[in-house]
Parts: sequence; C-alpha cells; structure tokens
Amino acid sequence: MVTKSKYLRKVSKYLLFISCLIFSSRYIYFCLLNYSILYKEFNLEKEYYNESNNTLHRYDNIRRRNLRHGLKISSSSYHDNILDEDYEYVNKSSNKVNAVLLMLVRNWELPYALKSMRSLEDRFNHDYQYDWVFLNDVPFDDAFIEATTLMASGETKYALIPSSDWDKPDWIDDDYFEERLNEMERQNIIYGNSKSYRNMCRFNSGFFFRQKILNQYDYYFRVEPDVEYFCDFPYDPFQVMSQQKKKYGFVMTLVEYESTIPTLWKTVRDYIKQDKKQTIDTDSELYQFITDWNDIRTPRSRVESTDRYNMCHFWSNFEIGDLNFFRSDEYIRFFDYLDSSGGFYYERWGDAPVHSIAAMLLLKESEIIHFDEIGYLHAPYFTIPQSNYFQLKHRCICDQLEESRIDFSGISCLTRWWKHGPGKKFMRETYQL
Ligand SMILES: Nc1nc2c(ncn2[C@@H]2O[C@H](COP(=O)(O)OP(=O)(O)OP(=O)(O)O)[C@@H](O)[C@H]2O)c(=O)[nH]1
Ligand SMILES: [Mg+2]
Repeated sequence: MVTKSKYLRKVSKYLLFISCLIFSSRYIYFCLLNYSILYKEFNLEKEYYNESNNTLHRYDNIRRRNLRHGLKISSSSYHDNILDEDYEYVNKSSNKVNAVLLMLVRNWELPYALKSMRSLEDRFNHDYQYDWVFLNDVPFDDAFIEATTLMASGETKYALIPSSDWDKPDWIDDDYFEERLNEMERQNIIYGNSKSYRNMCRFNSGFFFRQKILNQYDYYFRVEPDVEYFCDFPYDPFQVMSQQKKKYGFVMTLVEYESTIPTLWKTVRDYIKQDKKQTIDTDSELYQFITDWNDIRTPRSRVESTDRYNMCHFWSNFEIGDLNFFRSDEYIRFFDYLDSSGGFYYERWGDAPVHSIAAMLLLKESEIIHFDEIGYLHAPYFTIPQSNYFQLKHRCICDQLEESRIDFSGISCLTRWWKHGPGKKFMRETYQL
C-alpha cells in the first residue's frame, strides 16, 4: 500500500514537472513572439518616419532651387505651383470670400478666447479682416464683448443660441440618461458624466449652421479657446476652399475613443441601408478611409478588410467648412437619423466623428482638403508643416515637445489619409499603393 502511494506521488511529481516545463516554454515562446512583433513594429515606425523626413527634405532642396515655385498644397503633390507669390489665393483684399471666423465659447473662457484670437489675427486675419461670430448658450457679458471686439481686426457679432437648439430634447428618457451618465463615469470616460458637453456636441453636430447670425455666410472657420497657430498662413484658406470648390478642410486626423460611440457605426450602417436614394457609395476611397484597418505603415495585411469603423476622424476643433454642405437636405437627414437614436445623450457621440463620417458618405474625395501648411495646437496635440524651408519662410514658432506631434504618432490617421485621400501622390508612388 505504502509503496503504491509513493509510486503515485513520484509519477504526479513528474507529471507536474513536465506540465510546468510545457507551460513555461509556451509562456517564454509567447513573450518572445510578442517582443519580436513589438520590436519589428517599432523599427517599422522608425523606418517610415525617417523615410518621410528624407522625402520631405528632398523636396526642400527642389524648392530652394526654385523659390518662385513655392510650396505645395496638400491636395496633390509637392510640385504644385499654387503658392507662387503673386498667386490669387494670396490676394489680400479683392478676392475675399463670404466667410466667418466662428467661436462657440463661455464667458469664463475669455482669456483663452483672446489667446486664440490673437494668434489667428497675427498669423492670418489681420491681412483680411474677416468677421468673427461668437455663439453662447447664455448671453455674453460686457467684458467679453469689449475685449473680443478690441482684439478682432474685422467686425464682431454675438448671438445667443435658442434653447431648442442647445438643450436636451424632451423625448430623451431622463432615468435612462442618468443611468448612462453614471455608467460612463464609472468607466472613466472623458466627459462621460457631463450633460453640457453632450449639449455642445449635439449642437456642433446638428445646429451651429442653423443659427440665424450665420445665414449671410458661405464658409466658416471654427476656432476654439486656448489654441495656437504656429506659422504665418501662406494663403487665405477661405479662398482656397472657394476657388477649389472644397467643402471640408482639416489639419489633424486621429482615432476616436471607442467607448464614447459604441453604437454610432451601427446607426450609420442602418442609415445607409434605409437610404432610399441609395446615393452612398461604400466602395469609395473615402469609405475605405474610415473602414480600412491598415495604413501605409502596415504594408502587410494585419486585419482582413472589414466593414467596421476604424475610429478615424478629423479633429473638429479646427475645421474650415462650407456652411451650405451642412445646410443641405442630405446632411440634415443624416443628422436627424443619428439624433433620433438618442446616441448624443445615452452615449457621448462627438461632433468630430459625426462630421467626418458625414463627409465620407456625402462628399466627393476632391471636396475634402488637408491644410498641411497650417501649424496648429489644441492641447495635447499639435501639427506643423514638416519642411524646414517652410518653417523659416513662414516664421513658425513651436515650443512643443516632439512627443505631442500628432502626424506620425500611433493614434494618427494621417498615413491612412495619404493612402485613401486625394493628396500625397508621391507617397502612393513610393509605396506602390
Ligand atoms: N457656450 C458654451 N460653449 C461650450 C460649452 N461647452 C463647451 N463649449 C465650447 O465648445 C467647444 C468645445 O469644448 P471643449 O471643452 O474645448 O471640448 P474638447 O475640445 O473636446 O475638450 P478640451 O478642449 O480638451 O477640454 C469650445 O469652443 C468650448 O468653448 C458650454 O456649455 N457652453
Ligand atoms: Mg477644446
């Protein structure tokens, strides 16, 4: 009896030893595999970063040789001549467009509003004197009106947003709404428990362009408090928009927090399905931009092609847009459909993914422009034209840490835009896309 149990103990010891060996070797293999993937990705990232720098400096040299042929604009290639000194986009007075600088802002944000205004006036508007329009859900106070009027080179106008365009609609279920706010707070979602943030996002998605004070304008440039523009503008972006028939312009593109929009994509897909006019082309390059999970930094396919939203959007704290696009029946139908699902309140849908998805579904590729000659900071991220020559010529000053530069970071969608958007032909040629 004793010898048998001894024998059993011995066998189980061996079994334990062998299974430990198998388990640990698997574990080590798994660690090594992960390490090698991470190492390869890190190197790939570095490689593309260097490659991109080299390419840009190669073009710097071409530009230095021929200063009359200034800088490219992002819509095509580095060989565009559109920024010649005497080119019409740089005409400061006669080609002024029917456009407005637009800021939604609270009274207490006055110092930050002034900071943004000073920067934009110095870098762009003092040469053009476009009007400023300020919107608020409560009346602006005298101090705000006085200081912003003195800071602006153009006329300033102020409007109170009607409660029907700002406040939570009656059909939102209050109990469920409270439940969702608490739940999102528990999950530590940024602005997850804020009611006013939701009003703001819904207003910016569906109502800003309906404000009466904007009726007289065709284009807007959204400005937020506490942002900065790093370089002199090399052109009037409104003239670029109007002459090239652009409807949406951006400077940064990155991925959205998925937890703020769990059902947004499903709602968009439902919208597409029920769209009786069947005008939305899901084979377009723009649709690929928001559903492709690979970019030019990942040449080998990591994720099979899907119809899932990849979270890419244009960061809407900077946007230059055609108000008539947002006023169109197509956009309003799209917004109303999303709004009726309650997602602006039960979740925390941002205006950035809503504007961006609408642009991808309703605009043509040629109607969107990446203004990559504009240096811009909205904390925590910034972007600045890469070319050293540009930075010198346009008096750029950027004191930010390199880590905050968005364009080549892991969360940026810019390289995906280069793959599917209309710009950067040279990149596509390099990578044979
Ligand atoms: N009038 C008014 N403006 C608001 C309100 N909430 C936000 N805004 C404005 O809406 C814009 C976006 O709000 P932000 O707080 O900057 O939101 P964000 O850019 O997502 O986040 P951070 O800038 O990182 O805080 C800014 O221009 C704000 O001034 C509000 O309750 N009332
Ligand atoms: Mg902001």
